[in-house]
Amino acid sequence: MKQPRVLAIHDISCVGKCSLTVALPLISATGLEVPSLPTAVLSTHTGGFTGFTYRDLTSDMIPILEHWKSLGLAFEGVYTGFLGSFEQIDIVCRIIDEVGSEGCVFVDPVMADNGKLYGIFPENFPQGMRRLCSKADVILPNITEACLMLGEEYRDGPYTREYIEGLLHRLSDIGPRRVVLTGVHFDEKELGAACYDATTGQVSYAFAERIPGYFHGTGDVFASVVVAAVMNGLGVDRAIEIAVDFTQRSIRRTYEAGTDVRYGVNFEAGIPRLLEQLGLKKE
Ligand code: PXL
Repeated sequence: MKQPRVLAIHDISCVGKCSLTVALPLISATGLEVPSLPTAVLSTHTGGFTGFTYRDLTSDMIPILEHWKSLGLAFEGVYTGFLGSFEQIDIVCRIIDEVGSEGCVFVDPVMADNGKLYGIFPENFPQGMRRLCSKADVILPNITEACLMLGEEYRDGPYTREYIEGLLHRLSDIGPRRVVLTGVHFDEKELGAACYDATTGQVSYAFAERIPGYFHGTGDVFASVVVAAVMNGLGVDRAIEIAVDFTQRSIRRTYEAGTDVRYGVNFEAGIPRLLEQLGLKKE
């Protein structure tokens, strides 16, 4: 069988475990090839560090695409995350059309959290991300990103099922067949994700015990596991169960170790169990 290629389009934050330094090891570990297109190079991610370097790679992206086209490349999957500039939104739409249209397209519209757009992005960024999401098969926003793309006011949780399912339906109207929403909670004890499949009309949830604190890069850990699971043939409902469990265990390990949370979570130690859950390793 041909090994599927999942093109990962994210920044590379050299230190801090998010974006490509999470997507590459996690998705590769599950047997998929992960060609990568870095959108920017940063010395660290932007969450909690000051003085980080930032090199925008926008001008490299089209020449890279043209070279790939000259090689006749096409990808079985495309997974996009943090983009380095507003212009990159149209470039990524073009990359999807030209080398990813036959594959499964996953868009994590990384741009906001806790009710706020990240300071580095312009105010019209959510409309651009909405356009990119319309080209996706699966989108993975958090609740802040969902509200920004829908032009709705952000509300703090706990949420109701009715509210979450309304968001899922309105997000699916943007175009993606499957919607995965993160940061879902109906009480203070548990936190997780919801998913909606527009072809079956089915909504599913996955929760784990909430661990206090804010842990950087966990959205990327979660999304990378969903991408790996779906590209290995699982349904989104099972993929979110595995990804919530994996992410929560990574957080718990880091919380118990008491390390500086800006440096990301210890997801690496969970990889053997992840492979078992995906049926990729004999128990
Ligand atoms: O985890 C999302 C992310 C990715 N890349 C960079 C970031 C963030 C979140 O803050 O700063 C550079």
